[in-house]
Amino acid sequence: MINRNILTLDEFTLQQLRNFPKATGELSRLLREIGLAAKRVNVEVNKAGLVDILGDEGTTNVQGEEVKKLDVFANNQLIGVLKHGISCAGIGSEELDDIEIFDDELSNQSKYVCLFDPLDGSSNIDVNVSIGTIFSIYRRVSPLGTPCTKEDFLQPGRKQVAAGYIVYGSSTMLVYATRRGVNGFTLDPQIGEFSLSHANIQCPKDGKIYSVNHGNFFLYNSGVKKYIDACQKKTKETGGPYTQRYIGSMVSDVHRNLIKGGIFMYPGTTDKPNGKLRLLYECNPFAFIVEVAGGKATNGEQRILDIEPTELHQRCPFFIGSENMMAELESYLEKEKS
Ligand code: AHM
Ligand code: MG
Repeated sequence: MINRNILTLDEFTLQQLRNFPKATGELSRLLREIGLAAKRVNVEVNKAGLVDILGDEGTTNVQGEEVKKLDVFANNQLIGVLKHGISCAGIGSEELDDIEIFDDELSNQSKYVCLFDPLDGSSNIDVNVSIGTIFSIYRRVSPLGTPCTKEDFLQPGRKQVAAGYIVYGSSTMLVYATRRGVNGFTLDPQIGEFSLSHANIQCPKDGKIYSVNHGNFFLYNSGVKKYIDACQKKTKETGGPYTQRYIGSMVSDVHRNLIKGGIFMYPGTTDKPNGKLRLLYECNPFAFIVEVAGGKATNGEQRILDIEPTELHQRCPFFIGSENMMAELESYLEKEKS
């Protein structure tokens, strides 16, 4: 039986509209379209071990059909729903070198552009570990009625209207934030709908989990090394002991820390000073979500959401999590600077 006390994603976003009498409903539609793409990706992720979807692009499966890698499939699904919808003027994706401007009569009238990483943590697909989709939505700065432009995408993260992620895990969840709050919806497989399961998510101020790739330890700067060292030495008296958790799927790592309290770090290394993660569709959306939930996100020197982007695929060091853990990290980084 369906529990009628639980709102679906569509019902929830439509209810939110009541708070804004002048709202056009475009954002609700956009979220519904992303939810639809997520459901399609979810179906394929769940059977990834059964069908030959892990192979390389361009190979053929046993039915003689061309195999699409799952990340290409996810990318195509997102582009498909957003292009056919009427709320999005163009997209930027980790899978595409350049932005895709939809440039048709309806899309040119759309208020929003969307950036996404269609399948983050894709190296985990073939070993059955959680992966995710990350998205970021901006109101365009170019005039309505014209094709969108690169400037619409190169806005600082603080200008995001909404951001979210889907985690394909032990259950599939869609979490999204607007300035008004962060809410999580679990996919109910019986009715095929995302249903509100985590209302008004708040990131705990303290936590006991730190997430970092220890394999790179000797490539981090001394501030980061000293902080990691301090995490390992925490005792009951100093708020510990801490536990180290690193899945290698940022969506799952940050999702867990958002709910339980914790810190996630992908610092720069001596060989890659800007780290690995991409500002526009990996760091910015998570920084927005976690800040709305009461946490913090920086690149070690500056608030992530204040960085003025210059390139679609630029990378940046990334530190994100519970407010007090971030404050302690910052004190180590600061000490080592002077
Ligand atoms: P991807 O976009 O190629 O999947 O890479 C991003 C992922 C993150 O989800 C994860 O936190 C990180 O890469 C793990 O990288 P590493 O194996 O270097 O620790
Ligand atoms: Mg990624």
